[in-house]
Amino acid sequence: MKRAADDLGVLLCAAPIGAAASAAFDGARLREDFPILRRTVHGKPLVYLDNAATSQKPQCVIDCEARYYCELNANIHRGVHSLSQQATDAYEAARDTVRRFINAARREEIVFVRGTTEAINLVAASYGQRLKPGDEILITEMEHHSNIVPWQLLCERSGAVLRVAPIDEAGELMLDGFEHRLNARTRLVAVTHVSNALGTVNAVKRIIDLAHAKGIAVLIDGAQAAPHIKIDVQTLDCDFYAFSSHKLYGPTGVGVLYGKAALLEAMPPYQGGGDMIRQVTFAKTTFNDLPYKFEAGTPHIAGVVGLGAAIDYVSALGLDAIAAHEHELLAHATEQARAVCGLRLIGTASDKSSILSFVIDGVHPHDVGTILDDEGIAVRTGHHCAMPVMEHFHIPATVRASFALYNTRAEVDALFRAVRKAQRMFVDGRSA
Ligand code: 7TS
Repeated sequence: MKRAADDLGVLLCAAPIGAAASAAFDGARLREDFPILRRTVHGKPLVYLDNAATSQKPQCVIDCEARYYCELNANIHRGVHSLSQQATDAYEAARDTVRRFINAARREEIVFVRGTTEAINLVAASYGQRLKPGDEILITEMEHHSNIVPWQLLCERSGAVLRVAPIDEAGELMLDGFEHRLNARTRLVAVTHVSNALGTVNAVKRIIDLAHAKGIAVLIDGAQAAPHIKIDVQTLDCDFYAFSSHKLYGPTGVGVLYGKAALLEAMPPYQGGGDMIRQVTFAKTTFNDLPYKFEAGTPHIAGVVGLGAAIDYVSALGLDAIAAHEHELLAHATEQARAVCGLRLIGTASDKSSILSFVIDGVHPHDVGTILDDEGIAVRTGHHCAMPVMEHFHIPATVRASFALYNTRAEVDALFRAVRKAQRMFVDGRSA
């Protein structure tokens, strides 16, 4: 008997989700769900504060992927044999999970890709084919390179022009400047929901409404939002929304492009190959229905199934509870940062997600990162693939601590003990 997709999801992901099932949010207890947090680095307990780069994975996600390979592994959408059908059911069940997670109207609007980067490249390559010389694409000064370079490449191909809306000294988008740049030539707006370098949460609903008032389509880069903010693509009314599994406690190499069905329907395929076709002859090929038209070749099946498990895990906790915990950590960290003499916060927007970027007078961010690593503390240092943001603040790099559901106040305290140690070593010339 053919197993229903939902049963299969349960079969694959039936692992107890540990503390996630408990009612009260307890960041310290949730740590037990994440095996990597038990390890040490340089003999010290790992303090993982590089979650904006990638998050750690709960045991249920790891188990779900392993169980997929142990029990179901087969190629999807192509076999009459049971394994292929069950693998297909598990893969398609994950699509339903994603649909519910972002409240898309239809499952056909969920396209699995490799990550946010590929999602944006897909839109640039496919939707972008309608752009003509002189058309404009509007982005902001705070974009990740993934939401800059694909548009630059498209501009080179099409003769379109890339325009950039400015940010202010707090790292907030200047909405007047944004609105001012929307005009009759603008064909697409592409904006990040949350800045990975600053933590700024953009007023995306307002941005979308402004663009739609002029009939302009909007893509939202949700890479840094999906793990922290409840997303409802129907309420937002965005045309495209992109995010990555690996920042959402899921596997690497998987991501999601949401697109409104009517837009996706009208777009040409991104890549050609197996599974995306209906019929192939040497004379003419016709393409598959949505979303398969955009999923050429064998996808990362286990990764997609693992993403489904990650979303189940996050949903059991509730994004509101996760966000409240992370905001508390951010507030605590911001207070500690303000107490460090010579430390400058980069990104002081009134609405911020759980990212704290800073520089310290007289100490290069990479040196801070090295001292922190000696203490077992993982942060990212550098330009965070947002070089124009660094240029705006006239700095080469920042130290960035980014928080997730499993981080604790004690870890924030450890971070600032180590920051002060770095300052003593490099500024005062004292060792520890
Ligand atoms: N957009 C934003 C806002 C991002 O933060 C990132 C990754 C991407 C797009 C690209 O996502 P990917 O999964 O396709 O690589 N940001 C980071 C970061 O801040 N540190 O490492 C990767």
